[in-house]
Amino acid sequence: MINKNIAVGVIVLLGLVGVYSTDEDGLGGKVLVFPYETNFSFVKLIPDKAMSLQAFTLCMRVATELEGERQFILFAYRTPEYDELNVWREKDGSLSFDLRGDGVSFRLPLLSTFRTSLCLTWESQTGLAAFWVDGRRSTYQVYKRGHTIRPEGTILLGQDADEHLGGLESVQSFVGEITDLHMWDYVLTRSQIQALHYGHKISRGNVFDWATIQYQLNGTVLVVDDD
Ligand SMILES: *[C@@H]1O[C@H](CO)[C@@H](O)[C@H](O)[C@H]1NC(C)=O
Ligand SMILES: *[C@@H]1O[C@H](CO)[C@@H](O)[C@H](O)[C@H]1NC(C)=O
Ligand SMILES: [Ca+2]
Repeated sequence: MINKNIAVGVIVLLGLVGVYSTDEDGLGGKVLVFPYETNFSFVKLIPDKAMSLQAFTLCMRVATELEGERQFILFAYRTPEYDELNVWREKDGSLSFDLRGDGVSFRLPLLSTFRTSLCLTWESQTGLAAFWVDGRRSTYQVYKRGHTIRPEGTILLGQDADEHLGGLESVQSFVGEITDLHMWDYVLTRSQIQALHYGHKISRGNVFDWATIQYQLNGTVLVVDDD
C-alpha cells in the first residue's frame, strides 16, 4: 500500500516536471509540419556543441508547396548582430546561404511537394561550398575562405529573425515539412551523404542528431509521425 502511494507520488511529480519543462528531446520518426504562413511559428533548436564552426555539413529532408516569387527560410542561425548561417530558397527558386553578409546562390532542381533530401557543405580553409540534392552534388563555389561561424546565437526553423526572436516576417516564413535534420562540424564524404539520402546509418551528427535533437516549439508547428 505504502509502496503504491510512493509510486503514485513519483508519477505525479514526474508529470509536473514534464509540464514545466520547455525543452523537448528527440524527433526520430517524426516530421515537423509548418501548416501556414505566420510571423510567430518556429522551432528553436539547441545544438549539442558550440556553433563555433570552420566547416559544417547541414542536412534535412524538406517538402513545400510554396512556389513562385516567394523567398523562404530553411535554416536561420543568428548571433545578436549578425546572421551567422542562413539558408534560403530565393524568389527565383535557387537555393542560397549566407555567412555574415552577402550570400552565394546555386541553381538546383526546385523544391516541391515531394521530399528532397538536401545537404549543404562548407569548409573555411578552401571556401568550398556545395548543395547536395538527393545525394548529388552541385558545382562547388568558393565562399568566405578563412571565415569562422561564431557561437552563442539562436537557431530557428520556420522564421528569419532580424533581431533576437524578433522582426519576424510572414513573407519569409517557411510553410511545409522538415524532417531528418542533422548537422556535423565537418564535411561529410560523398558516400556518407549518399548513404544518408538512402536512409542508412552513418556517424551521428555531432551538432544536431534528429533522434536526440533538443528543441522548443512556438506557435503552430505540428510534430507528426512520419508515415
Ligand atoms: C508579427 O506581425 C504583427 C503585425 O504586423 C506585428 O505587430 C508583430 O510585431 C510581429 N511579430 C514579430 C515577432 O515580429
Ligand atoms: C510564440 O507564439 C505565440 C502564439 O502561439 C505568439 O503569440 C508569440 O508572439 C510567439 N513568440 C514569438 C517570440 O514570436
Ligand atoms: Ca527578415
